[in-house]
Amino acid sequence: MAGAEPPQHLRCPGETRRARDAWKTWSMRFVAVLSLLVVVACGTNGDADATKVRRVTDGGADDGAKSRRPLADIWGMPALEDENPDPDIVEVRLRAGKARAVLDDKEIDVLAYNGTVPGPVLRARPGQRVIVHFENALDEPTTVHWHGLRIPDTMDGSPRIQDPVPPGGTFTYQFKVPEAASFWYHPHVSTHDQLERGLYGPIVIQDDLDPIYDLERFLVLDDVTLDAEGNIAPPKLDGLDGLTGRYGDLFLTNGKNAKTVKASAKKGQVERWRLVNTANARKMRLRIEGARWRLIATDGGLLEAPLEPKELTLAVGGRLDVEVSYDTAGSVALVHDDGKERTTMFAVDVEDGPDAPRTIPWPEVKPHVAERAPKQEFEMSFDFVQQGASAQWFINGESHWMEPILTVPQGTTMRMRLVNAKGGIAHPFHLHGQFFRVEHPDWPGLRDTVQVPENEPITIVAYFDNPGTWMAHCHILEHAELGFMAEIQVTSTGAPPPWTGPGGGHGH
Ligand SMILES: [Cu+2]
Repeated sequence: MAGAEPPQHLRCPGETRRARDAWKTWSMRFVAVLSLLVVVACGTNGDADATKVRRVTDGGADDGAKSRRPLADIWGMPALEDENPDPDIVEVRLRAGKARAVLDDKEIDVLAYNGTVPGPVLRARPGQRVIVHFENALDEPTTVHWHGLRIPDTMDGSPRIQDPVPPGGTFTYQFKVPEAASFWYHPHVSTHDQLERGLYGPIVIQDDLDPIYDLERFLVLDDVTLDAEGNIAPPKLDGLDGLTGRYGDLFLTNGKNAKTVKASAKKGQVERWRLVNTANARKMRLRIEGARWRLIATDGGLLEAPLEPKELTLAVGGRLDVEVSYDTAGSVALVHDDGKERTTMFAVDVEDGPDAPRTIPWPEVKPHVAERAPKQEFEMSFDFVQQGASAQWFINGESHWMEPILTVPQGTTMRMRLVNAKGGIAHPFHLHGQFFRVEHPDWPGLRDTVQVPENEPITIVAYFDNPGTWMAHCHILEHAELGFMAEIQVTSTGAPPPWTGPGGGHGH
């Protein structure tokens, strides 16, 4: 792929001026927020929040064309360190291995990227080339899948395309970042086991269009099943786990017991929370209590206009970003409430202060994929059979499709009817390498994952713009393991995908 792309500085004739304009806008905003940052930094009693507010030193102003807004620090999370001084390259090291983690004051065995659960956040900008020197220190093969990123299929971590990295082996993932949004990374080999045991990490792609917040948090929501020793229970594909997927008995936020994950903030603060559901099977039904909030982004990036839903449905694998404004002092909670149980996933203690939250002006957002009318239709129906203690899952009558269920030329816009008529279980359907829109008011914005309810077909309009061979599967990890897995081939027309060609690549 490297050979097909012109050097970054030749890519867009308008880039220099645009970047300079962006810098000017940023400079003005910077002055405007500086006083606020001082308030925030001084007002949080020196806890982790205060030091993580915003790094204002990198980026530099020496050359207008190169100056960019600094990447936002993500609250409480280590970031993968960019070892390459070239501003167009982000070069990092990622190692999957066994580790020990502290859960409720007890050390347990986990699998971890760079020793932490979740793994460190990968931060980059659209148009940058990301190079990940990956090392497999597990005693089993693995790959890394960059969930949601529209990158070449050879870098997507699909074990059907990339030979899994053997124990002790290495692989260099390289791709150009297409667009800004919240994504995440995880293995795609024995996923129901490796991911459950701790292999997952957040990705933040930020561009100059992203509104500036006082603080950004990435809340990685999970549930796990523990065994008698307090370790993550071994994987199971039979019994209830094979049927419904594994529902954990302990909720985690950012790798900790969710009930213990707390932060402090100050009245008047406005934050961006990026939410991802990394559970094996559990759909999260979320709302925020005690603060004003709105939905600002989905899997595929910023919404054209923020929305104010009463609650959020976060499918396994999906991301939703919310803006949270602290109007009053007191307790704020992110709550998962599915009607049967209610769990606090994250809590903020908001101190009193003199300021009211500022209004975040909404930028003019051009979606990463413009709406297009579908010209073709395709139906995928989901089914299962019980086999003794286990279950097998099917898409259109076949388990583990080994040849493409569908082959379309690049640029195809297709309405896909997803039918789930049997089994009493909703499925988070995930399409690799592409975005789609859901023809349902509860699912605004661009998506790569949608919850397909039972007995109520849902239609999506998929934009097959990224050539390659792509997995399409249920993100209930046990279902995928038990056959709920197909492949869609997008044949190249020879044209580069719109976000990588000359004049493209900015994602807007
Ligand atoms: Cu499923």
